[in-house]
Amino acid sequence: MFDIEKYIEENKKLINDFLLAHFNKKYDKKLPNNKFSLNDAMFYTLSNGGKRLRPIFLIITAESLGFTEKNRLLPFASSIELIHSYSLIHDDLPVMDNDSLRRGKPTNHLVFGEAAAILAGDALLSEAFVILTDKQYTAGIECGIIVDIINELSFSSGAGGLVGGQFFDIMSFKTDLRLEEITEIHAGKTASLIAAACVMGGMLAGANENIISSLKNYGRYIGLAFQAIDDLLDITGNSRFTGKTAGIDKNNKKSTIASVLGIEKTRELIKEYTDNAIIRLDETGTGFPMLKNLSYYLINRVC
Ligand code: GRG
Repeated sequence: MFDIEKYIEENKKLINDFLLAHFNKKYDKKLPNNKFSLNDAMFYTLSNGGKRLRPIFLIITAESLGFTEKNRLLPFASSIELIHSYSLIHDDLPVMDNDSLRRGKPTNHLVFGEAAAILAGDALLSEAFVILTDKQYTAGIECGIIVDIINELSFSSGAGGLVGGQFFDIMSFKTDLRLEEITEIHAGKTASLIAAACVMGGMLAGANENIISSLKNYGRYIGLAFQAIDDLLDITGNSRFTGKTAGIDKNNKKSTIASVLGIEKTRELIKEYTDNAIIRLDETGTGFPMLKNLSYYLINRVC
């Protein structure tokens, strides 16, 4: 039987190995009085115990569709993790969420200073596209597919996705939002990268437009469920479990799904999002049993 926890652990290790090899002292130049390099600041967050969910979404989608050459998938999968890491560094900055704890460790700017943290985030964003266009990683993949992948990732991490969602999140500080408005923010800041991971996996495997569209919708719903879980854990969890400061949303006077709906209704909504996500997989005719497994594994954290 397919063991999702084992699959996650095995792939997490491969992703970590790829990242380690790619960043091996790559940007390690230091002036004589510098205590750390740009590489140190970038790799601190990149290597700091993330679950690697977004890369795993890509790998599992591609493998479900028959593209099983792991070594060729890893660079594409890891490029998304670089963007995720940059977004976490910037999100924790004093001008954004002003958090001091990430994955149970001090946030990037507390270790390296704000300027270095901003630059490390910027550099991670660019490096994602260095990886996606590096011939040592992309050899054998059709150029048209690579262009589509770059388009997907740049759109979903920019104004139409991650940054757009974060923008409205920040701009809504101290504002009571309606559920639809919160959902749109979450679709951008959380679901767009998860959806991009599934779409990129589909593209690499040469999936047709219908399947790509279903994967995008699946990613949106499962991403919304994932964020609602995060909101719930912010209220019910503690720092040891979530790795970040509990109650940070409330402290920052942020409207969240859980603050608007309450705990029980948020749980129901998470189930509803997950059911909708699963329907998108069923409509492909492929079923995607491994992706379904991953979906249930994620929501079982709280439901
Ligand atoms: C600064 C452009 C910019 C965007 C920031 C992603 C984001 C937008 C903020 C991060 C904060 C947050 C609560 C995002 C919601 C998504 C989420 C639950 C992120 C944490 O993702 P995990 O659980 O983290 O995959 P790990 O630590 O496992 O990598």
